[in-house]
Amino acid sequence: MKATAKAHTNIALIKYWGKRNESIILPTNSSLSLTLDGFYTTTTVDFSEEYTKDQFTLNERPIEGEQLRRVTGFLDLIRQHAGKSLHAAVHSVNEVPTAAGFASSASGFAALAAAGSKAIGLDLPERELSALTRQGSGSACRSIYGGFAEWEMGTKEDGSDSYAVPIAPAEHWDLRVAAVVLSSKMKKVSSRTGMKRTVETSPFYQGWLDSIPAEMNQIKEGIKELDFEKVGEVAEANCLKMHATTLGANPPFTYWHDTTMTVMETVREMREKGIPAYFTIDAGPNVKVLYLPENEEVIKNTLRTIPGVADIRLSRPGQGVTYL
Ligand code: FM0
Repeated sequence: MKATAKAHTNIALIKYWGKRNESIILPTNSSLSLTLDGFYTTTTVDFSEEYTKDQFTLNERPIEGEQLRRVTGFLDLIRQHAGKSLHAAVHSVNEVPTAAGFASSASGFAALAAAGSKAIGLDLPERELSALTRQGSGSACRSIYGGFAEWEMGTKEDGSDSYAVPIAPAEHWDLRVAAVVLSSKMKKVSSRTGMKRTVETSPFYQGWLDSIPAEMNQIKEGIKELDFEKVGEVAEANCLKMHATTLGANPPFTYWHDTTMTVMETVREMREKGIPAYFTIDAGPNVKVLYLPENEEVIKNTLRTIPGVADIRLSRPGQGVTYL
């Protein structure tokens, strides 16, 4: 009972930042992302009576410890769903350079959920596959779809209405993303730890929540109308608000590095010169720059000259989960 699936990572334009239920991963706000073609994971899951325990290899290296436990825990959900108790061999290959500052958990859990559920004989509609994927890593539930996807937070306690839905396919709009990779590394507060601390201690957290519904409406309008300025402005403002919550947390923290701020400033300067570009930043120091195809050269060349920038990785809108 074997299946292989490929899933791409995504970049949130309206961020998921906070959980109302940590065990089945239910968010405190809806989020919206663009799936990217440049970064993906391909995963094969093989359920068999021959296996006495789950095995997991990542880029052909056997994985033990916490990473294996997270995979096994997720396979348990699939087994429960299917009413079967078979163990599995899982082989994943990541085309998500960790250095690019993209969490591989989004493409990783989307590929694992798709391959695992197919291998065990479940034929899940996309929403159910998304809700299953969500329980591996929240942001991964959006990677089921290509292009723009919204994770509707839902209100039910069992999470059955918390899944992603497609907003517009990759072909709708060739919106591009440059991942600006910084050369210096900072001590990392994981997104899981960071969002938990913020929810529990930051007095700015309520302000974050209050601002989401209007931003969500605006960005969806912008996507529909192909209005780059509208989408960029909302995405940038949403990112700044998310990062502002971390400064109010106890203990306070920030994901920004000095070069992070230089890149943000450079993006603003490009805009002043008439080159449309906007930034967004996840739970790390690297910056993602949104731009349109006609400005690719100038964007790449400008970002490349910033001291402290190690690499620029360009991406187009990507496809949803596919089976190989
Ligand atoms: O992607 O604890 O999915 O919406 O990347 O595994 O559910 O790794 F900027 C932060 C991603 C959070 C925003 O969190 O957390 C976004 C973030 P998990 P994730």
